[in-house]
Amino acid sequence: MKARAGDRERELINSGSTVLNGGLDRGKCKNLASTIAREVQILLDPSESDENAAIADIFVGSRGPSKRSLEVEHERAIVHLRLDNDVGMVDVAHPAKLWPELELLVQQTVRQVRTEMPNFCEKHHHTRTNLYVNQNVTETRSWHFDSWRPTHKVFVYLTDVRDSGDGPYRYILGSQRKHLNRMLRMIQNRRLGLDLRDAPDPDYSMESEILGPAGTIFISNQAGYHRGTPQTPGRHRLALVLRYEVR
Ligand SMILES: O=C(O)CCC(=O)C(=O)O
Repeated sequence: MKARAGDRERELINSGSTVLNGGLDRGKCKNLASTIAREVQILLDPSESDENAAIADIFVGSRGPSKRSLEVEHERAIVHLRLDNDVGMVDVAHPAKLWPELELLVQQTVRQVRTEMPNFCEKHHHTRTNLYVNQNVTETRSWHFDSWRPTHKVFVYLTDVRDSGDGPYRYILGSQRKHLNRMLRMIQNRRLGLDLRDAPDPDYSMESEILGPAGTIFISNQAGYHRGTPQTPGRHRLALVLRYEVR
């Protein structure tokens, strides 16, 4: 039986993540993803660095972009090749500056979220968009939550994510409500010198993996523990990520 809109809202509150009933056009997402995957390789090619610097701000490794440039409206896209936690992942901020066709997908996604999650949208709004390009990302950041600030992310897979090898998003269902657990974990992490937001040993019995065809839209409360799955070499996954914050 097809879930109703209210079911999605309830699931988000209870479990911390939910897959929307409606998605985007699979063929359009896949076509755009192939173009982007190819062009990202060119953008990161050191032999093309002068030409590339003219069209985007490019960062490699730990010297990443400033927080402010990610948050406010920016004239150019910011392309960051990660070499720390998610080795080889490319995080593009303001991606529609490079690929304007993404703007339509963002608008369709915002509309779908509004249709299926009206109560959520009364309290939260879309603030910025990133594009994650994972190609051969065989090491990813382990379980973590994002911040104490109430934040949700809406993900749209632009490629088919068929099995664990494609690098699906994972979530510990219900962990967004375990405030005490998170606090204790942080105290322990401080003693052990770990990142305060990490959770090396979450409750695996509540683990869920989000698979789906290109165009799948899901929403995640980032106060809960989550991670991307390390990919099987040769696989790629592209995802649009819309951040939603409290109005
Ligand atoms: O790429 C993924 O599947 C995980 C993303 C993630 O951990 C995040 O956006 O905080």
